[in-house]
Amino acid sequence: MFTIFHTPRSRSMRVIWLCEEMGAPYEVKPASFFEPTPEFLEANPLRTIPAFKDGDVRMTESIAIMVYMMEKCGPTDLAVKPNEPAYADYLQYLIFSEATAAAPANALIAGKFLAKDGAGENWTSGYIIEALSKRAAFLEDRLKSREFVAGDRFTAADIAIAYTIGLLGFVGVSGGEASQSYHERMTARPAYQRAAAIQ
Ligand SMILES: N[C@@H](CCC(=O)N[C@@H](CS)C(=O)NCC(=O)O)C(=O)O
Repeated sequence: MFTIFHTPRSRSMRVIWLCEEMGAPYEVKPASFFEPTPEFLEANPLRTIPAFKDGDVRMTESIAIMVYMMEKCGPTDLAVKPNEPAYADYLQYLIFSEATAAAPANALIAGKFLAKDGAGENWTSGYIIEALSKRAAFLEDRLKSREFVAGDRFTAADIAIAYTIGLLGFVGVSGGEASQSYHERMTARPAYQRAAAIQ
């Protein structure tokens, strides 16, 4: 049984959505980085969401957790295998979703909600918005001619990227119509809907 420390709409959504797609057994523990429980702190002293436990295993990176779960519960078609033509694209977009496209948004979100008296709006926040807009445009270009971000079936890369497109929308960055329609298609999946209903 996997344990997932979760805050609604946070990156733990990627992990829960994947469990729902795979039918993997999991339990959810509500978590807050502002008021961490001792159990959450034990799983993740960094206090970031998600945190993940599987027996003695502790993990804190959403994409790494997804790869771990697919290896543990697979084989699954949600992972693209090295002998498939889409393998490189799959890896590229799985990692891109967080490392390049989502990570810079954290400073912006913190500035928006935590900085006092507009102090979060400065040269750096402008730079981050510009950088995120480039990432969104890159994805928009990719998604104009594709049903899925990598290969010709739904994979974990779609979970990772669809979450990121939602996060970019949350900070006011939109790639355009193709990204929007892709996001609507992906989040209409019953597994996403079940994950999104969890508080
Ligand atoms: N790279 C990590 C990022 C985790 C992360 O930044 N999560 C956000 C919530 S979605 C968070 O905990 N932010 C608080 C912080 O950065 O201290 C992942 O993909 O899981």
